[in-house]
Amino acid sequence: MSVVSSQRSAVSQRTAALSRRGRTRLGGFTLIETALATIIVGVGVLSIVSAQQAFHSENAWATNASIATRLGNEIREMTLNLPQHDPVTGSLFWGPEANETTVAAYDDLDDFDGTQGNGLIFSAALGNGPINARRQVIPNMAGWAQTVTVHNVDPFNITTIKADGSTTMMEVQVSVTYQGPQDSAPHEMTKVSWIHPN
Ligand SMILES: [Ca+2]
Ligand SMILES: [Ca+2]
Repeated sequence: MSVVSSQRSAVSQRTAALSRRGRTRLGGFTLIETALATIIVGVGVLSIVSAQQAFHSENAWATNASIATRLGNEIREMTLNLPQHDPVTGSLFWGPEANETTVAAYDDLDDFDGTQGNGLIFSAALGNGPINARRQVIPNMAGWAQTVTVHNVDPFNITTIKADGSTTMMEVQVSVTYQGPQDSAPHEMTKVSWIHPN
């Protein structure tokens, strides 16, 4: 074998060895890259799903908060122009008068504290609510309830509640609650109160 031929053979062997090594390395990197890509894509997808869930949750809460505000304001609008008490009995009789058996007949503010003087509940569960300012049951409001209470307050300190019929200033409170299909108990979504102007 000539010297040139021998050198060519050695170069050829080296090239073949490098080529084999290169192929092996290329295959290994490809596998690692694939695994990394899978992890990166997986983490990305999980992040997107998590973000979507958070968005939907916040969106649902915002929608419910808006509904609750509306339900509170419906009661406010309904009672705003009512006199405090029945024109005949005045503050001596608290609650709906004998002939006022439904909310449609309530014509003074103390009627809305109920026959027991501890408030009224208008709810989908009871089938009598929630109601709008025209005293109509709002349909398709499963889980929602308006709890209305009426009481007298001290005219010189409106945060102090007084006995029913004992002062000239009245406050109305509406607590709006919602119980979703997955909730074990109702949540208070909003609570509104106002001093009655009449
Ligand atoms: Ca009445
Ligand atoms: Ca009354």
